[in-house]
Amino acid sequence: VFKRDSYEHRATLTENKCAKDLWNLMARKKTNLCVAADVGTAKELIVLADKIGPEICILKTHCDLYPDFDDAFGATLLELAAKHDFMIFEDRKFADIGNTVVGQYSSGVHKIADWSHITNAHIVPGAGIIDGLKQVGLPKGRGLLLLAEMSSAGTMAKGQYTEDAIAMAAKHPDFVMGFISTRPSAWKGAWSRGLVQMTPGVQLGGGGDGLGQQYNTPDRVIKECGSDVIIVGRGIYKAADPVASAAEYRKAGWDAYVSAL
Ligand code: 5FU
Repeated sequence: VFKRDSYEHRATLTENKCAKDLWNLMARKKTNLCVAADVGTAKELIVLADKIGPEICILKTHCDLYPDFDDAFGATLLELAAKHDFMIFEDRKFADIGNTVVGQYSSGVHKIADWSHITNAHIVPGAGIIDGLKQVGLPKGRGLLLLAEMSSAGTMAKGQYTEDAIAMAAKHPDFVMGFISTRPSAWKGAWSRGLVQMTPGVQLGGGGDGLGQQYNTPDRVIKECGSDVIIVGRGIYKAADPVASAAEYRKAGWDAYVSAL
């Protein structure tokens, strides 16, 4: 078991507003479950978010998946986030030069910075991508996750690449709030405990999906891999009863956290 400090304590170790809000939210609501709501339409997403809202700390979106995305999307999600006490994470995976991501984050069809508390970026372009996103996001109190590792088979995000992500995060403690990671317990480089570790590729049955996704159980992800937030998609929204399934994942994730303290 990878031993951790409480979420309450870790809230005191970050300089990023979003990370502080998230640590405190998780502690108060007693959930470390993020749902990846990769459903077919924005309409279905809103219905799902209202139903599972009480179980989650974060609702993760892919806004370019929904054919009915419109200008009301962000405001509706923010209302649900306030109603149920969760945060919004647009999993945009920005990957361009600083100047381009400024426009992609603030403008375009989706105007992500206006409604998403959290977003993420690949570090492949170098640190300029963080500077660009920060110009837009920091004044709005947003937080950025760096993709230090991925859950998919054959990922290139490993070894020195992961170490470079750790170093880049350390240079931007005001804006970088954490990482997408799969096994931070095995990282060699030192990282601030104020940073949040979020892990996708989580399903109670383990296994994979035939397209490269690799699943670990919530218990293993929290206790062995050293993660703080479990990200669950199909395990919940494809279940016969998504609300019951979300409750089950929430309990598994929380029990694992408590036993890792
Ligand atoms: F950064 C990553 C990653 O490394 N793996 C992922 O699976 C992000 N994801 C996302 O998590 C992916 O885009 C889905 O939105 C979600 C996993 O969904 P699943 O249905 O639980 O496999």
